[in-house]
Amino acid sequence: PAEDQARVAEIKQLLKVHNAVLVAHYYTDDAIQQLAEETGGCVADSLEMARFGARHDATTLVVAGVRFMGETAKILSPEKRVLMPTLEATCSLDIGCPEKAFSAFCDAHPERTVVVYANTSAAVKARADWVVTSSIAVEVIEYLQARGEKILWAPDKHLGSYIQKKTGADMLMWDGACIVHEEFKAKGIEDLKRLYPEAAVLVHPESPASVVSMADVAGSTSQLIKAAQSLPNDKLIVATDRGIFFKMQQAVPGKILFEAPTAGNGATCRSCAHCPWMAMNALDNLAGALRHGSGEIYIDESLRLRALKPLERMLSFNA
Ligand code: CIZ
Ligand code: SF4
Repeated sequence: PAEDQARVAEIKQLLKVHNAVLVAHYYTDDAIQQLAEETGGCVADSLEMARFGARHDATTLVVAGVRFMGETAKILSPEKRVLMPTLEATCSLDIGCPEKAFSAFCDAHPERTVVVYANTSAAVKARADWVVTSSIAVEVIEYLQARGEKILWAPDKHLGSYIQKKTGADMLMWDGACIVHEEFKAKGIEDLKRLYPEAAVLVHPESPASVVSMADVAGSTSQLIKAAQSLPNDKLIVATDRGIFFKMQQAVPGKILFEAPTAGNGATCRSCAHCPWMAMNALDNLAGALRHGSGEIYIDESLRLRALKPLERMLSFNA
């Protein structure tokens, strides 16, 4: 629509005026991902978003995604201004792992190495020895296990179980989940596979074990896009946020992508393969953030320094 075009033109202008770059997650709206691409920003998973933002020489980072992604950007780049279209965009994993309760859990198990998923608050990261994203989690846990370390893992129990199965590590698990991935149903995927037996199944390991067990490839968003390219199948059933279809379809223009079935009809499904918090990012509030400098992320300096340590460990792990 003409209105969107005007917004896009305005945002492009504002990005230049403010020496800003747009960093967008795969799960945001197509229009935002496209804008990030067209303006020299990046569309990526949370690990690559963090790396890109830290390296870029812009003085303002506009992070389209959810709160922890903006916080991670600020922790890594305190000298940059970090803006988000909305500070209301959170994550069920972050909500489900409040700092106080988490600290008490850690205190009760002092012998364990604390590894937290990137989808957590700065305060939870500050309590951790390691931060990992799903694209690097298996490697880091393998490394720690080889050193004989016992793990305390938080917050995603499904991702944790997946890693535990893959590595055999001793992992004590926090009880958290992603409301989007938790809705995928093995039964629905079986039904689709019956219709399209030649289709390959791609699953993000934030999904329940029953769904992961049906996967031809399980992995992070960036790993799933690579798998879409390398697999010979020309039909793919994809169990992750449907926002990924923008980049995945670009990567495999000739292939047919199916959304993996969720709980069923919209009435019973809380999220239906699209994260409600990612969906809060829109052209309007993105333009607003740049126009007014709203949605800025601030992090207390002593907290930032504590959260930085485990993040840097991750970033230098296989860099
Ligand atoms: O589900 C998420 O929020 C993911 C996949 C984040 C990430 O690591 O890119
Ligand atoms: Fe959090 Fe799930 Fe949304 Fe990702 S998709 S931000 S894990 S609620």
